[in-house]
Amino acid sequence: MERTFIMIKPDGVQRGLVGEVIGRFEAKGFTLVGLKLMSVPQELAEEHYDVHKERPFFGSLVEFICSSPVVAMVWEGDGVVTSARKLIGATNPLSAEPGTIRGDFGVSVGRNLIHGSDAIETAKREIDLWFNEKELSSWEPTLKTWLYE
Ligand code: DAT
Ligand code: MG
Repeated sequence: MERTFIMIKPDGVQRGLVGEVIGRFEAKGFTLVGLKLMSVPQELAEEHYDVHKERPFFGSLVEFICSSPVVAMVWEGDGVVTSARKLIGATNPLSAEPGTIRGDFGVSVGRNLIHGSDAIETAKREIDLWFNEKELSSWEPTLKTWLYE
């Protein structure tokens, strides 16, 4: 089953939106298989955002991610990578549609609340980077027959 890496960034945690965000993924019908609150070491933030290392915002982005705890998660379900990106909304919260997490709760790109993997391969890389195998639990939701035909 497909998995994706989701991180509630420091602004989402500080603003008390952890429950709101988790609730949206649960209500959609995805399955939580990994969850931890953590302070992010600089090396991990740099590795996570390695693709952006030449961008002018890289330094401030890494500094921000390390500035206060984040909630790191792995969610599972058919099509979860693409669907999670839709639940999250556009990178700039001012452009993100109402109904998305960024569209409903954010006003600036540097405080866009949440990260979600952008492709299946990226998700694999990010899950390996943030979680040990032991920290992930595979379980069969009792609701499954009511979510999938
Ligand atoms: P996304 O998080 O939607 O995948 P991204 O991978 O392009 O977006 O960028 C990663 C993060 O970097 C993004 O969530 C917020 C920050 N960021 C992106 N573009 C930025 C910009 N122009 N100015 C400041 N921060 C930016
Ligand atoms: Mg990205």
